[in-house]
Amino acid sequence: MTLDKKHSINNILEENRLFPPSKEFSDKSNIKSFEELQSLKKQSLENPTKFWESFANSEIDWFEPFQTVLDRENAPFFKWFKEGKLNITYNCLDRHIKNGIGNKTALVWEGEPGDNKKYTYQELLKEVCKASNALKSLGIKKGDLVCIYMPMIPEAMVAMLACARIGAPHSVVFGGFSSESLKDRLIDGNARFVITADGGFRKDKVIELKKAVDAAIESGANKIVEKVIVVQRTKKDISMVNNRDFWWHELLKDQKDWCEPEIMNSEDRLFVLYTSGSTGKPKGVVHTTAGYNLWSHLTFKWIFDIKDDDVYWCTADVGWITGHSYIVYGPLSNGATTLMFEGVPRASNLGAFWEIIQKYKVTIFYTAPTAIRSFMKSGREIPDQYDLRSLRLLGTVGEPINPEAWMWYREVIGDNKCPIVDTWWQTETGGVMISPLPGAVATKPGSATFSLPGIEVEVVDKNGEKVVENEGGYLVVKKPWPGMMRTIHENSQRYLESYWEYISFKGEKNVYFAGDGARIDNDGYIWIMGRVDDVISVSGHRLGTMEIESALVSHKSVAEAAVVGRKDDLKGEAIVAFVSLEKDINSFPEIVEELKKHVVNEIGIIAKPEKIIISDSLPKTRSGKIMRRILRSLAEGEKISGDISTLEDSSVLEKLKEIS
Ligand code: 6R9
Repeated sequence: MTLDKKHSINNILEENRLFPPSKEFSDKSNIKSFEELQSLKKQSLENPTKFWESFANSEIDWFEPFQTVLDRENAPFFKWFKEGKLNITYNCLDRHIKNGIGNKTALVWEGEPGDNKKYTYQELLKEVCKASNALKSLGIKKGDLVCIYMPMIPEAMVAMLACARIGAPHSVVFGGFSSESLKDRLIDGNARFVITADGGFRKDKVIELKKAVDAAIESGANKIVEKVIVVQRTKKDISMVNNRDFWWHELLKDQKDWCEPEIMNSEDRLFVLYTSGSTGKPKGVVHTTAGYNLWSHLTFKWIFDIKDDDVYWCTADVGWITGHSYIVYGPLSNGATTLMFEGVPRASNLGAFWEIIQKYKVTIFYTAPTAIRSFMKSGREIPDQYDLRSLRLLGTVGEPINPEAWMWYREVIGDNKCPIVDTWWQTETGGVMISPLPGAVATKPGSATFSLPGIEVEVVDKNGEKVVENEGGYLVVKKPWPGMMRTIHENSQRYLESYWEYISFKGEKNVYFAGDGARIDNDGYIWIMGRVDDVISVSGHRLGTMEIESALVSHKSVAEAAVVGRKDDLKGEAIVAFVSLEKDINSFPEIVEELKKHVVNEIGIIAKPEKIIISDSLPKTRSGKIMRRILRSLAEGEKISGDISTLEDSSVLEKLKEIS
C-alpha cells in the first residue's frame, strides 16, 4: 500500500469557494453557529467521559443504567456503557408512543411499480411485535444470527427490528449479491435462519431472491440453514420446501401484536454486516447495541438537524450500512419520518427520485455522488419538471464528490438555498465521523469539512507522524467512539491487523486507521482522497480487488488475474481486469463475456468488470509479485512512470501496452 500518484495531493484541485448557511437556516438549527459547534467539540476533547455520559443519558432510554462509560481494559476491544441494559427497538418505537407521537408517520414506502404504504409509529410497533413473535415461533432466540436477504420493502425494516427486539443479531445481505456471495456470508456467520422474499422489483425486472437462497443452500449452506421465511412480493412462482420454508404472511397472521422487548446488555451484538477489505474474504463487521444506538441517533440528529415535520429520505439500500444507520435506526430512534423506495431511477423513469420528492414533499434528501453524476449526465431538464421546493437540506455519502457534481446538486436540486452535508464514514464506524453541521459550518464543494464532536481525526504518514497542512496522508481516528465496530466476526486477529496495527505509531497506541487517504487544508477543512488500500469504489460500493481476482481465478480457464480500478466520470471507479488464461485455452472473444458473467455469478452485478484484458502473462517482480502500479497506469492509459527495474520480464510490458 502506498500513497501513489492516484492519491497524491497534486491531483486535488484548489477549491476556495465557501458557502455559509443562510441566517434563516442557522437560526432554526439545533446547533446554530461555528462557535457553538467548537464549544461542543472542546467539551468532548477536554472530558470525553462526561461528554459521552451526558449524551447517553439524555438521548437513550435505558432499562438499567450503565456505570462505566468506556472500558479500555482490553483495548482496542473497547466496551461502552458496560452495565447498561436496553433494547434499541424500545428507543426506536415504544418510547415515541409513550411520548405521544404514536400517530406520527414513521415509514413512508414507495414500491417500484408505484404501490405504496405508510406506517405510523404505533402501526410499525405492532408489525414488529407480530414479526418478533413469528420468529420466536420458529425457535429463533436471543443470540441466533438471522440473515436478511430482501428487496427494499417495509418487511425488510420490520425484519431487522423484529430481530433486534428479540435479541437475535441480523446479518443483512444486499439483494444485489449473487447466491455465491450469499452462501459465503451464511456460512461465515453460521446463520441458521434466513428471511427473504420471493423476489423484488429493480429497473423494471424481477430479482429472484428466493431462487438465490435455494441455490446458496444447495451449493453448500445446507448444513447451516434450517429455516427460511419468505415474504410475498412479486407473486411469481417459487418453490417452497416443506418444514424448511415458511410464508411470512402465514406466520404473522395469528401472532399477537405485542412482544416484550428482550433486555439486552449494552455490548450484546446488534448486527453483523459484511464489507470488503483488501483480502479476498469479506469481513463481518460486528456492531453492538448501546454504542451503535447512541451514535446513529446522535449523528442523525446533528447532521440532518431533524425537526418534527421533516420528511427525510435516504436513497441507500438497507443492505448497506447507510441503510442500517440512516434509513432504519437513526431516523426511528429520533422519531422522524423516514422514506424508503424500492426502485432506482431507470430508463423508463429517469425522474423517479424527483417524482417522489414532489409527491411526499421530502425535506431532507441523502444520496450518493454516483447518483448525482448520473443525474447531471441526463440533464437538468428532468429535475426541472418537478416541484422540489419542499427540500431544505441535501446530503451525500459513499465516495468523494467532485466539486462540479457538488455545485450541480446545490444549484439544480437545492435551488442554491439548501446546505449540503458531505458525510464521510464507513461500515466500521457505525455512523458519520466527518461532516458539516448544516447550520454551523460554511461548506467548500468537495470537502467533508470537519470531524464531529467527540471525534478526533488526524492525517499522518506511514510512521504515524502528523503531516503538514495540505500534505496527503493516512486518515486516522485518535480516540474511540461509541459507534465503532467491536471486532470482525470470528476473526479478531484481522480486526487488529486491518485497523489498529497498520501504521506504526511512536508512543501512541489504539489509533484507528480507516483505509482512506486525506489532506487537511489551511483552513482546517478535511478533503478525503479515496482508498489507499486494494479496495475500489464502484458507484460507491466497496469492492476488494482480491475478491474479484478470486472470482476470476475460480473459472476453469483462468490461470491468473489482477484487478485494478480506473477513474470513471460516472461511477467514480471502474473495474479493469488483467487475465492470463490456462495454457490450453486460446484467447477467443467469447471468453471475455463469459468471464464477466462468471464474476457476476460469483459476486453480483456490482462487481462486473468493465474491461477484461487477456494477456499471456502479467508484469511481475523478480520475487513474483504482480506490479499493480503498472497495471493501474495501463488501465488509465497513462505513461508508465517510476522504477520498472524490478520487473522480471520487460517484454510483458511491451505486449500489454499494445493490447491495453
Ligand atoms: C458509509 C459508507 C466506506 C468507504 C470509506 C471511503 C468512502 C464514504 C465518503 C467516502 C469520500 C465521503 N466514503 N463516504 N469518501 N467522501 N463522504 O459508504 O460505508 O460502504 O463501508 O464505505 O467509502 O473510502 O472508507 P462503506
